[in-house]
Amino acid sequence: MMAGGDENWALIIVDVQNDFMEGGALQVSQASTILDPIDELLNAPRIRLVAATQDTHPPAHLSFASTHSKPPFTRHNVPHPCLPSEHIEQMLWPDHCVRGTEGSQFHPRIQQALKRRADAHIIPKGTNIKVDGYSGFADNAYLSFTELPRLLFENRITRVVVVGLATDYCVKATAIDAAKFGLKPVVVRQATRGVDEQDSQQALREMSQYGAEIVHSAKDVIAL
Ligand code: VGL
Ligand code: ZN
Repeated sequence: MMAGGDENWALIIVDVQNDFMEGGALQVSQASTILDPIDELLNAPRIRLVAATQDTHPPAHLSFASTHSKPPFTRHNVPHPCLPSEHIEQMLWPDHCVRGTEGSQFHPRIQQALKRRADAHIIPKGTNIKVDGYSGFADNAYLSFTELPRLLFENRITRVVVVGLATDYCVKATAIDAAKFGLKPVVVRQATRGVDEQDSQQALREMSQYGAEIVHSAKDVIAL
């Protein structure tokens, strides 16, 4: 077991963007309750790097219900982006986080925090019109990776704290990919909220099956 002092920790803040906050296009209930715990984590001395993922879709993205003239929050089979004979199941969402819009911007408190830190990095994702991208590391079909794996590798990061929105989609995918990279993810329950409460409980179980450590509060991280 590596001693805490030998580890380099990063904080991955997933999709804390206006469209996911209360009143946004794809609002997550009680989303703003995560802001104080995230601030606490931003002040934790062992965090050496901050990566904020930003869901950034082109108009008429494949994940938008409007693109398929279907109702949002239903599942739909869409063609695999490079195997046209195969289909993947896609949850259809209201239009959200369209690049360049106010809704795609970070919550102002997160924006401020990122501006203040020299070690903060913004990671756009979901940019390919033909495939959704839940994870901060890659699109859902693993066609291409974001800047995040290289950034963490170059900075010799050994452990990541994963927080943000939404527990049952992008936080889950990001924590599981982090585990696949051997990055020992820690997920902070008070710093994440989900689209669906039951799915979020299930997501936390799946993340822990992949080796993620689930803790309650920012204080639990500071005590690790
Ligand atoms: C997300 C649905 C669609 C998320 C992003 O950030 O969890 N969920 N796009
Ligand atoms: Zn999205």
